[in-house]
Amino acid sequence: MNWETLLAPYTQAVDELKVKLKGMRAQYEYESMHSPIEFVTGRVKPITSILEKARRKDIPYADLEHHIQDIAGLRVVVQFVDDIRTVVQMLRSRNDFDIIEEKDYISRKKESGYRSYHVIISYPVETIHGEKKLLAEIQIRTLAMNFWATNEHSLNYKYSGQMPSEVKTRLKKAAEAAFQLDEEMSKIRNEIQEAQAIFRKKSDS
Ligand code: 0O2
Repeated sequence: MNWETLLAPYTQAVDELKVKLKGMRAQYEYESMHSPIEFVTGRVKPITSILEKARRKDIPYADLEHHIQDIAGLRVVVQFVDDIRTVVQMLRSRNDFDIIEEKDYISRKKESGYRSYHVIISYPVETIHGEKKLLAEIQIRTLAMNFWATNEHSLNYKYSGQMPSEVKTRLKKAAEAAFQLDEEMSKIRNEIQEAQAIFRKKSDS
């Protein structure tokens, strides 16, 4: 398999989607409004991770692109839980890609404690051989959910998926604390946003 050829359109998709999603944030800023988007990141899944997932899920090489939905991965991080819905609605209203599937791990968190909202899209990339539609995964989560998921991901990597049960228990407690943090911040959302609007005005003048 020629990985460079296979992954090139995914790199292009990630680059384009990063510009588009960051553009949404910039538009809010131009209009001096609170942006539901805090920051956007993106990556093409490393080859070792693709191979590991293919092995774990028993996916034949010829079918990698159909079954691994997150070769192109984007992450939209927001301040408040309600902002997730706003971002998902904005994604649903766009006409530059089709939504294939939505996975709501917020209403129903994963066994690990993981919370996030995933939108799987079919994204058209223009290549020199014509249009190629490929799958990309957009993960939308709060800063608190992101903090938890990043740390859990590092620990999973460290323990190669064989995490000691006391670490698992601590992570579950931390997930509950992150959930509580999101709840409390939502309750004082208006006050936080008023304070941020004052900062914005000050830095504009
Ligand atoms: P990486 O290193 O982020 O690329 P799965 O069978 O759960 O691996 P599936 O069914 O294809 O994946 O899709 P799902 O559940 O939507 O998960 C895809 C991605 O969501 C994962 O990619 C992670 O980025 C994130 N994710 C899902 N569950 C967890 C979790 O329990 N903890 C953390 N930290 N992230 C999670 P990869 O390929 O696992 O990893």
